[in-house]
Amino acid sequence: MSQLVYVNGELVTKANAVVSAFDHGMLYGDGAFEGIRVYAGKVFKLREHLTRLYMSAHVLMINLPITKEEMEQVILDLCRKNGVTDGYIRITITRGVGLGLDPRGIKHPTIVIITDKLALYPEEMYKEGLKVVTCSTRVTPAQSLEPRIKSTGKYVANIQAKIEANRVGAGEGLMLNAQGYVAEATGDNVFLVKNGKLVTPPPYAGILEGITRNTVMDLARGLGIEVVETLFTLYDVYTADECFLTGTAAEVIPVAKVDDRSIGTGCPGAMTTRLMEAFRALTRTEGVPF
Ligand code: PXG
Repeated sequence: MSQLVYVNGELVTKANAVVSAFDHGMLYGDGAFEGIRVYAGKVFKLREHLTRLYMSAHVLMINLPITKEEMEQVILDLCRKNGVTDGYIRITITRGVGLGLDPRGIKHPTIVIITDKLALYPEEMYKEGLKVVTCSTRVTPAQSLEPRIKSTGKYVANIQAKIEANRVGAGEGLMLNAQGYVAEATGDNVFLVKNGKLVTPPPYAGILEGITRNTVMDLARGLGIEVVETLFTLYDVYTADECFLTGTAAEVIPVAKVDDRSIGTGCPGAMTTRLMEAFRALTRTEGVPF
């Protein structure tokens, strides 16, 4: 079946899924996006992703021409037409067409919705844990660009950090904030296990408030695990009992080593394994069918 793409209200083939060379997303990275997973014919955390997208648009003052409810129907219809069972939905919005950075004349946002496949990390990495390195590229401070907005422009820094991680063959790159506190990985949030508690940086550390992060925090609390949102440094990472990352692409993935220091035993720990299993179980039951 040919893959259809939603572009500004129309369903077009992949070859015809094009936007203007004058688009503000193309010219300035002036937009936002969401990446969502589909498991067994159900869209996982669709409403949470759309809420975050519409909050990003609101803060960026990009006035979307369709409501959240209408976009939900567009997405479900696209998944149905594209015969998605397990896959990935990529929504990109931009301010629209206009040359020159002044946004005042730009009235028609661009909306593109793609469905595709999205691989997990290789299965052995979930069994053995990832090797992670700290990157020199810091997360953009909120004074410059609020990291809670999933803006396309912010990812220039994350891609630079990912290049650093790739250069040394690491599975992911850890990013600090301007003050040197641990923020997040290039495409995932970070968790530690310390003395039986789950520890993760607060939003003001300069992170994206990940949907997977929130889901894992809820699962942990449901299992009677205390969750603490606090600032911490690399010292706390190196001396943690366990460490794992969360994200739509990676789900919950254990971290074995950070900057060549073994974390805990160097193998996925008990709490990580428990949360990894609880998360996978949830993806099999929850979601919006289409
Ligand atoms: N931090 C950053 C910087 C991210 O980019 C997360 C945390 C985890 O958030 P979620 O809501 O996914 O739990 C992300 C997620 C893509 C793509 O298209 C990027 C993400 C997720 C899915 C696809 O590259 N980023």
